[in-house]
Amino acid sequence: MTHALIVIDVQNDFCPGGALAVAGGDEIVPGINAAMAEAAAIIMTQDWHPAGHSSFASSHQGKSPLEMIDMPYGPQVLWPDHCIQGSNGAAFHPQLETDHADMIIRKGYNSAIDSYSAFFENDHSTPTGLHGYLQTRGISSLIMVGLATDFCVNYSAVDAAKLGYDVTVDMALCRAIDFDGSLDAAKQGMQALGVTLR
Ligand code: VGL
Ligand code: ZN
Repeated sequence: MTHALIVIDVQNDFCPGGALAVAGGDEIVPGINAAMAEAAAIIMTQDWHPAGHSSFASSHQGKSPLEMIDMPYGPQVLWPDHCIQGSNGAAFHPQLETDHADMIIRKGYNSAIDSYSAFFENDHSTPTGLHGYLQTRGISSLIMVGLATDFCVNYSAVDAAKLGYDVTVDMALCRAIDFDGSLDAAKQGMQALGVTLR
């Protein structure tokens, strides 16, 4: 029991009925609550966008969700408006036991840059501060769960592996958006970096 459980974006907008609903997103909540008992530290992330965020299709004339655009930091998928700061959609799923969280890290608050990863914004260089927090606490082993497998979980796991953490993604406690082969690509990318998928 030396690992941190990293609970990624288990928020209303990523659950059925939400603005960017992931199929079965709510099914993982009881299992995540149970997994908290095994963790030495519990960290939760919260996607936290200002209105008019640059990752929203509605911010780009003539664009629809799931189309791509080129941002200064590279290609970016456009999304429906979601996880707007302070909204009910941005709130954690009501059954998620957030009282157990040691730290909650918010990301995506910079209007000009999306932020899938718990460690870096999508420019791959602006840190969220999580690495410093984990280092200070002496934690080097991470189990990741949450939403969505192929975006925020994937980016977080890849960045963690690159930073030298021992990373496991508990696939039973994740759900994917899975469009255009994104889930298969994510699995391959994670495994190539030594992330354990279990
Ligand atoms: C996410 C798309 C946009 C995620 C967040 O949590 O996987 N996906 N914002
Ligand atoms: Zn987002």
